[in-house]
Amino acid sequence: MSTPAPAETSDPVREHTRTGLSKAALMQAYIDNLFYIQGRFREVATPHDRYMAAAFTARDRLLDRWLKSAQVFKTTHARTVCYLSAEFLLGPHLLNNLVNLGITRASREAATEMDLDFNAILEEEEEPGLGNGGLGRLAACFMDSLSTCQIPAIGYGIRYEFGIFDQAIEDGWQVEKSDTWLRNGNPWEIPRPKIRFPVLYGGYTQSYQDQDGRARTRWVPDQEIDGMAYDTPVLGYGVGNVNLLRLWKAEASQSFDFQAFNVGDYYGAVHAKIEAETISKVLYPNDEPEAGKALRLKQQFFFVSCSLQDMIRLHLNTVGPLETFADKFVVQLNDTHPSLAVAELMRLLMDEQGMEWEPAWDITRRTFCYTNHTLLPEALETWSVNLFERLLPRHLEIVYEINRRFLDEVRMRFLGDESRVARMSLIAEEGVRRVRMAHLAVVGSRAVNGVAALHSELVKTTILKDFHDLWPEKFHNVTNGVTPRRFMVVSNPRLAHLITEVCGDDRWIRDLGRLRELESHADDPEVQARWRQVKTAAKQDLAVWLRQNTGVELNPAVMFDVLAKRFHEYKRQHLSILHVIRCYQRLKQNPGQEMVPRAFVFGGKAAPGYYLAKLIIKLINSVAEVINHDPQVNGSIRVVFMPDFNVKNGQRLYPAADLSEQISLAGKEASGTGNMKFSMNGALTIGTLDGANVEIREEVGAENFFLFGMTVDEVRQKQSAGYRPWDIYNGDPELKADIDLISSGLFSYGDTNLFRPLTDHLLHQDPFMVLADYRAYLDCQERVGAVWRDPAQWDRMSILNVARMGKFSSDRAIREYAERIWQIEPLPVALN
Ligand code: C3B
Repeated sequence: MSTPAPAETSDPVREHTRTGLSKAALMQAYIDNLFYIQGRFREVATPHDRYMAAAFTARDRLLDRWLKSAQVFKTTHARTVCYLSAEFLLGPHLLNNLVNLGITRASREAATEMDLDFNAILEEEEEPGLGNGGLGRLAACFMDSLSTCQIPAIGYGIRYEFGIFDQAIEDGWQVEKSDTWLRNGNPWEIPRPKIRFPVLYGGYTQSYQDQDGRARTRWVPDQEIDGMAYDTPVLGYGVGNVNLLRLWKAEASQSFDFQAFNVGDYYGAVHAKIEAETISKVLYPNDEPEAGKALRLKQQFFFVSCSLQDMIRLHLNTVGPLETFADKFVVQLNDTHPSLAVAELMRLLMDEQGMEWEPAWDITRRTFCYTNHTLLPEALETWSVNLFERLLPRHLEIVYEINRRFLDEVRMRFLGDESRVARMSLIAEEGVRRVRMAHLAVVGSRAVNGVAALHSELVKTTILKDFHDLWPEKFHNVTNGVTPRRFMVVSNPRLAHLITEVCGDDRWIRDLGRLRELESHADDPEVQARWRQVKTAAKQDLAVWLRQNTGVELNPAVMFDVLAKRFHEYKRQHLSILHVIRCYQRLKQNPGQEMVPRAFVFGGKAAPGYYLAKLIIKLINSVAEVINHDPQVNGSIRVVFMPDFNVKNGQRLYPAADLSEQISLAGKEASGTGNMKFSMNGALTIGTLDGANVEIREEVGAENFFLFGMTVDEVRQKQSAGYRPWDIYNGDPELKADIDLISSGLFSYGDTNLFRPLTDHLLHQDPFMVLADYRAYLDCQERVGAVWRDPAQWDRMSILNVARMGKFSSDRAIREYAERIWQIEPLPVALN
């Protein structure tokens, strides 16, 4: 399949091996890179050599544009967005870069001419999984859109040596395997040994007087390590703009004289080096904060400190005095993980640059903006004051001083309201004293945003209500988006091709609102037939992959009902498996019963320490085992768990879904972004009024969305009235039969205890109200089945879903940030 692409230029003047875009130039470049970089003849090249040569061929073409971008940004002193994120879940680079360069077709043809298997080369790429889920992938989508929207930007993060674990399924259980993405080298990054900064930890602080007699503070740390930069160019689609993703690797300090420090102690010296490198060794595989993990706090400070020192260096080198720092840079904090930046910028400006508190605070507060991604109380990050003080004594002093001044302001505004003061304090005083990172981020930022309309409202009325009372003007909403390059053009070339044909051109790739053009074709039988062919082909591809990787055979003619995301109780994968069990029981009791045949496809990782989430994975696999081996039903329903759901596998899954499950309890999912990816690929959504589902439904039309379940208000009412799942269980014979079937041991070789922690939890606590929404969900699934029986209706709805997804492009999200939050204008870099 050829991919729609921006005009493929082949200007003979530019036909240089390293920059030319024609098929001939690409072939020559590939051969050169294979020989001069990989040191291989074509005859003996391994698949990995071929991938590396192809990757270097693409990279050369990025560097050409990167250089030009850097020159433009430097000479114009461009205002720059710095996106600070502990996670960037990038996914494979090669095809994405070919698409953005506009050379997919030429590359494919070049490969064919050299007798190379283009798809096999793409498959060789090991993806950088430097993130857990939605938050990390959002950062990656934003990097793509920042470049495409021509906003000068630097993404700053950590170059984890081990990214998110690879998930294997053994005996139905999730097993974590370490991710060794760097073992064969990473052709996309450029190491910068000279861009390194010291990062300090521990020790104590001292007061002293400077030459002018001013009282100052000196931090005497007891550990110093280095952060070294690794740069990855990020090209926009069809533009000359290349932004930078700069990830920091921890190394033993070069300036801190650890040899002298460890005189005669060779082992000690090596040990210090290993300890330093531990800091960027591994991504914490948890969506939620790591309670009390000193290494996690060290990681956060590590990348924040390196990034701010880098910005200060850039500013001093290009613009000049630090008074204008906030005009040059706007720093977006992706969740609270980088919120130490507030205290670290204060320290750098005061202790290192000699500024006084007031001007330093003024700069700090004008520099930062903070995005909140969750309302879950357990996900709100805090650090014990003890740990904080042990690792960052100077920063604790600064936090205390920020807090003192801030609480004075609160007291002035709300006279006598000491309980409000306690609620808003940066320090939680009850029990073990803790630093509240979200409060630090809000106080230190000039803008705070949620990630979907509903979520942003709830931020203002619940977790940050007191702050909203104080500073209503600080609060914004920017609904998330995803990049249509990766999640349509790269992952679903057949659909992209069809859309381009129906719309008349491929401008929709950069301007997703243009998909509206599809609306007038939604009832066209010919378009519908082709639409269906495209979907079926994607389902066939997925079925082949699943057969090869799990042994389960799926029939591409049946409905593919897909639930893929991180495993978490609030996302309610267990609600979906209850529906599967219901279908099974109905078929068993009524073998003749008419039921729309379905393949239930699940995917997602669970945090390694999250017992219940892992038990739900086991349950899904156990149900799959029984159903798939039961000849009485396996012609109608099948269940398969796709192992190792990551960006690459997501790209296989989104195009193949007919039905997208977005069934979190209302009020719990901040936004969701998988919901957008599925819908953009023509899946219909069954979902609750949660996160961005609300806006997706608004856009596509209520009649094209399968809605069920309680609203946020109904959830609240039910909870305050005293929620009793046990009564629901006893009042609904089908629900009771489904849970009882799990308890009976049918799915666990007779072991009636295996799933008890899960069933007991549902019956007696059910914090995410699975039982309360069970009946509504089942009824809604019936409606889904009824529509499926009418293919013309289904196709129409599918086409309309895609047609109306324009809002959910991350380009739109980035433009909103640029205008409303960052006050930054696009700066185009010419293509040649
Ligand atoms: C996620 C939220 O759970 C999603 O609803 C949201 O779409 C994305 O962030 C992006 O905004 N999230 C996450 O992946 N990790 C966290 N620690 C917090 C939120």
